[in-house]
Amino acid sequence: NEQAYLDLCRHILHNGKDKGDRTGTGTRSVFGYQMRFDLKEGFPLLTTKRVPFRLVWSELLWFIKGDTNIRFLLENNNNIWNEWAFESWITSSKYDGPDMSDFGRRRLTDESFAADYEKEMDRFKRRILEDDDFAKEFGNLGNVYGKQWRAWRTSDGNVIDQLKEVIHSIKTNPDSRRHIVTAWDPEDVPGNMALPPCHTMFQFYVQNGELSCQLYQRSGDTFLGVPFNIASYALLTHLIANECGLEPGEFVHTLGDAHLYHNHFEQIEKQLSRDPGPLPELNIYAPEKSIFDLSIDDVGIEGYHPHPGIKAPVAV
Ligand code: THF
Repeated sequence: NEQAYLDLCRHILHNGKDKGDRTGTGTRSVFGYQMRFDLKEGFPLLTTKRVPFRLVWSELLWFIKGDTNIRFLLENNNNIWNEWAFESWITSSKYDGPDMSDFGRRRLTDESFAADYEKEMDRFKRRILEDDDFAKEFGNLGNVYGKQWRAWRTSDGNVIDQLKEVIHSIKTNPDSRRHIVTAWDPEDVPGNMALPPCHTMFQFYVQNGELSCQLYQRSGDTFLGVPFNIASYALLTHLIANECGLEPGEFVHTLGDAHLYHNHFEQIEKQLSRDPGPLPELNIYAPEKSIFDLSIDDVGIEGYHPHPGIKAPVAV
């Protein structure tokens, strides 16, 4: 199970081609790859490094609630989307601090800049948490996942709740080949979102009482993002299966540009030198609750004994 991920990492290292990218970091990449995770064999949270499940779950809950403002994430001590909101703050005319342009790269090489950046980021986070108007203006990431899943805008001015509709279609017409949720809106991509969606679309499949899910991910940061993405969609599959009275089947993860950033090579080598252990189990503590009423404490994992986490800088 976890082996599928480790194989992908080795495949990119050995067969990938070096390629430039938007963030200027440099990557090694392959195009087109597929992994399968049988959810009956355990919950696919990597054991060769600690993946913070709490962050995976609070991010997914944020999507499910249709929220696009990082305030909810910050309230849950989840900092994984901060940089993209911070970017809109420091490039706005209201920004009143020191020059933060190109912070993603400068914080890696310039120590005194990194200290200023930390200070500005802390100030930003505090304002998002304490100042409602500020949060409304600068905490919102635009039409990212939560918006597209729960309130897709139609040309006649209505909205479509894709998540509700896909659950309804799984329940009422399980054999359908149209159980699809899409996050990629070509109208929004050029400027209405902090970052065009990496998880472009997903599809469900019902067979023999089991619910499977396949994700098409256009771009995968294989060291930092992909372990999160696997756990996130595995969790979503469990939650929707529970909602529909089905057992979880497989999660099929299809990637477009699957890459390792050059500044993650050392970390991935370290991870590949470790042996995977048994996978943990997912527990839904409130199985009778609707997916739309869940709160943070209703889901957890048990039996998770991973190797230690491995730090790496995220490319912005
Ligand atoms: N941009 C890039 N370059 N990579 C991504 O994975 C990514 N995402 C989201 C949006 N843009 C992206 C953000 N998701 C971490 C994990 C997921 C992220 C962003 C960052 C991360 O740094 N994880 C650390 C732990 C962080 C912590 O403890 O706060 C880790 O070690 O796993 C892909 O969805």
